Amino acid sequence: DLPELLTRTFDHKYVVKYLGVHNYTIYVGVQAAQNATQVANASSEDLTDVVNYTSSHYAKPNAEYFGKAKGKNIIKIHLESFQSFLIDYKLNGEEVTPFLNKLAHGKDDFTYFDTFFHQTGQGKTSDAELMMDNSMFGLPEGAAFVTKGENTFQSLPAILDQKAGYTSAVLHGDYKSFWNRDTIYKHMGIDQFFDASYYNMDEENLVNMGLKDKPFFKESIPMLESMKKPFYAHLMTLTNHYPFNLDEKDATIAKATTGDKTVDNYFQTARYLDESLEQFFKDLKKSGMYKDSVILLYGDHNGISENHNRAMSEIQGKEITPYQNAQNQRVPLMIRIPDKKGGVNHTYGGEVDVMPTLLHLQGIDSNEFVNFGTDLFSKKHDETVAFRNGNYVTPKYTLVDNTVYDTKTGKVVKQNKKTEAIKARVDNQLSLSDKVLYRDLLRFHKLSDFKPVNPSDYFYGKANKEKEADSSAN
Ligand code: GP9
Ligand code: MN
Repeated sequence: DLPELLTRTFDHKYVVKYLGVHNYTIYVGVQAAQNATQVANASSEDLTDVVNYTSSHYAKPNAEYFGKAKGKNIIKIHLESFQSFLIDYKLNGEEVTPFLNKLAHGKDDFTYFDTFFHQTGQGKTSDAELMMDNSMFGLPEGAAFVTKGENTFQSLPAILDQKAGYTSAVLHGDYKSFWNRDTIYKHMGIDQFFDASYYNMDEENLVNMGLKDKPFFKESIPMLESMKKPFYAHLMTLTNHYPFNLDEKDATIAKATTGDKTVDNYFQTARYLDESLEQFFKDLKKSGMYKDSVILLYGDHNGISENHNRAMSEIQGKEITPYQNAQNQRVPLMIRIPDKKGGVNHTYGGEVDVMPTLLHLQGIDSNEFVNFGTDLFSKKHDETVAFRNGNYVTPKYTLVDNTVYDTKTGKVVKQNKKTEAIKARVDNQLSLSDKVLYRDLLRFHKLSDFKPVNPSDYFYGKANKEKEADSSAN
């Protein structure tokens, strides 16, 4: 019934529940043996190729942005399953996400990257988190958050802590074991994890995978206020998640009418997310936290898969060709940097590019770290966006399963030396990133001014323990 249970391994508790404890023990044993050989055979020499690659791929900061957000709070907002086609989209003449549309058009000096793509694989949300905070890719199979959760990382929260005195937190209306977060966050140096046990999880507050976005944001304000400044806070929404159900009383736009339930529902939950953001921004302003913070919003991955191409062609008024499907992997990235002008930015980029961008805004050079992406504001930024399956998009070319398209027109173009060279670079980038994770190579990456994170320094949790136990038993 759950074909992806083992390959995605999204939560050990679920695997136990569906396989039974006996089979689970065997499964974990096989997995551990496979992992152990790769890790044991690795040596510091394996890191050489990786560092050679990342240092030659490094893009030096743009002086106009370097250090421009030094010491500012960073509020990063995860827009669950939110795709860029929703921006400015009108359903029956009505804007679906009026609030986000205003930000996309530069309100409050937000910069909107309209050619930014998600790069997730089977790890979905968790892959997005991994990429944004580590500038490395998820794995070709399964979720690195689960299978590599005890690796050594040199993650953004830990770097911000050690180099700039930041505290960090993740806020999310699901329980802490999902995607193995309660383990890997400690290895990433995340100070606090406000999971579902901190929120009011009464039945009327829940839909789809957990807490509704409006109560989530409301209750998050005092948690943010309690954090020591400067802070790096990551708030993760949840309502706009498959199957995109919404209680009637929360719906303020009619469903679409394609006859495909998933697609039809999607607009209602996207609208709900939009309204919850508007409310959150008001509350942030009221609390005084808005003005002087870096605020970053991003869509983690697509909400509508290729299984819904028929309905999507009705929605978008065009055929969903493989080229168009690649275009539909655009997710919004929006960033507000205090005292910087906003607007639309047409730079091509992906989730691995966010960490070096944020480091440079802090005035921390990304060069000494193993980053597979490059700073989006850098003049030397690499506009090649690698997808997890080896396809790619650049401003000129789009590769989907051996066919190359002109990115601007969607017309098929003949493969040529240039497109072959891009493909080779993409494959190399992905395989080096995989090597880091499979062999746990960052344990060999010694830096004079960065101490390895000690996971036992971190502890998450609070009351409502019984509720957590209940929810995983159900
Ligand atoms: C679960 C949430 C959703 O906590 O982050 O994960 P997804 O199903 O999108 O990977
Ligand atoms: Mn997700």
